[in-house]
Formats: sequence, structure tokens, C-alpha cells
Amino acid sequence: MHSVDILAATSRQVVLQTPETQSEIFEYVFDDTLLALSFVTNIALAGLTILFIVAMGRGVTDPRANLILVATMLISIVSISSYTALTSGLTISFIEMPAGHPRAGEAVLTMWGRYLTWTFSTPFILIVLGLIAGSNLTKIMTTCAFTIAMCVTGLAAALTTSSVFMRWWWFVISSTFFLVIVYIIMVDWTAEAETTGTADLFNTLKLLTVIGWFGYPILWGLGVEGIAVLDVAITSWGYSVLDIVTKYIVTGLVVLYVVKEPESITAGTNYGSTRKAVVAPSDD
Ligand code: RET
Repeated sequence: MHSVDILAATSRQVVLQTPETQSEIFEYVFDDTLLALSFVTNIALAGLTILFIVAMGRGVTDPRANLILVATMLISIVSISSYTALTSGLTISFIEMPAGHPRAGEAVLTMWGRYLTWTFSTPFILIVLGLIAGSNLTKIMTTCAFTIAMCVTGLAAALTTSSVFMRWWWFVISSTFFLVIVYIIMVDWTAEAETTGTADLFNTLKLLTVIGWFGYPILWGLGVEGIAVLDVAITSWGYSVLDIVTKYIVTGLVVLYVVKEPESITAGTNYGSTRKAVVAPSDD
């Protein structure tokens, strides 16, 4: 073979090994059926969850109950966008791992869009939990700020290529923020839910959330971002299954409770009004 042909063949192989353009990444995702299914399943589930909330929430009149329903819907709205971005290859990159990483020097598929979009979805999960517990604005805002910090530093951990130490240092920072959230859920909100009268539902949501959320850093550590004992498709399915528990199952339980508009979560027509005398118009 002519040396130019050999060169062309070799470079084609390199392109095949490390997809770079968005369309190459798109093709790569669909060549791996398991990986593609981990995305597409979640698009379908997020869509169904949105329809479920709309169908179930039609007759709800209390503004606080509606606020909880809108917040649950936003979790799935972010999710459908997040998984669409992953499927299209927009938020996936092949990133070269630094020396000391088990796959050092290799370009590894990184679903960085996951960490980015959790920044927008997890605050809504916490708003829902905080409202169900009957907590105050300060604590709800605190958990939202810490989850944003956790996700952004998690994104930094995944994208850092200068040194393995720095990747794990970001991981430690992110985990510290995570523990603040766990503390507020386990201590403050658990006690508040008791007083509010929502303890039954809250305790179930708490278990699903706290146990489910711990799964994410564990997967990060075991997957290609961390010590790389799990391959990309398995890691991706791991995250997708955790998403099913922490988003759609949590949403389902919340919606079934909230649509009955029990006194423990309602607040009357004046709730959230920005003017003193404005109340919702009555039906008569
Ligand atoms: C990372 C890695 C760095 C350390 C920690 C993490 C935690 C992530 C969590 C994500 C939860 C996501 C959810 C998404 C639903 O849409 C970023 C993996 C602590 C807890 C619930």
C-alpha cells in the first residue's frame, strides 16, 4: 500500500476510535444499544411522568398544592431535555484521562451533560421535599444552593484532566456539599414533617432520596470517571436507574398524595399572593 493510503487508513481508524464531532458521537451512542437505551428509556419515562402530572393535577385548586405539582413537573422537564442532549451527542465528549488514572492517556466517553443538568433538576426535587416537610424558605434555599454547588463541582471533577489528584479533590468538595443536604433532610426536615403531619410520605421519600442520591457518587467512583471498574454503558444505566427512583418514583408518590389536597400541604387561596387583598376568584 502507498504510504499516503496507509496514513489515511490509520487516521480513519483514529477517528473511529475517538469520535470527535457531534455526529460521530451520535453514531457512537447508537452503535452501543445498551448505552442508547439508557438515554431513550429516560426520555420516554420523563414524557410519561409529565403527562401523568397534567392528568392527575387537573382539578387541583390550592395554590400551594399546585406549586408542589409544578415543581415535580419541572424535574421531568429538565430530565427530558437532559437526556435529549445526551442522545444527540451535544453533552458528551471524549476526554483524555491524566496520568495515574486507570485509563490514562485514553480518550474516555464522558457524559458531562448529566452533571450539568443535575444542577437544574436537583433543586426542584429539594423544593418538593422541603414543601412536603413544611420547611421554611431559608432551609429550602440552602439545600438548593448546596445542590447547585455539588453538581457544578461534580462537573469540574469529571472535566479536570490536569491530574488525578485534582479530579478527586473536586470529588471531595462536591461530597462535602452533598453531606450538608443529607443533614438537612435527615435532621431538620424529618422533624418538621412530623409536626406538619406528612411524616408517613416524607419518610418514604427520604429513604428513596437519601439512599438513591448516595448511589450517584458511588457510581462516579466506580465508573470511568473514577477507578474505572465499570464500563460506560453500565455506568450510564446505573445513573438512569437511579434517576428513575429519585425522580419518577418520587414524583409518582408525591402527585398521588398532593392531588387529594390534604390539609397538611394546602395553604388556602391567599398563598403566594403578591398583594394583600388579592385572592383567587371564587366559582360563584
Ligand atoms: C457527584 C460526583 C462528585 C461527588 C458527589 C456527586 C453526587 C451527585 C448526586 C447527584 C444526584 C442527582 C440526581 C439527579 C436527578 O435528576 C456529582 C456524582 C457527591 C447526589 C438526584
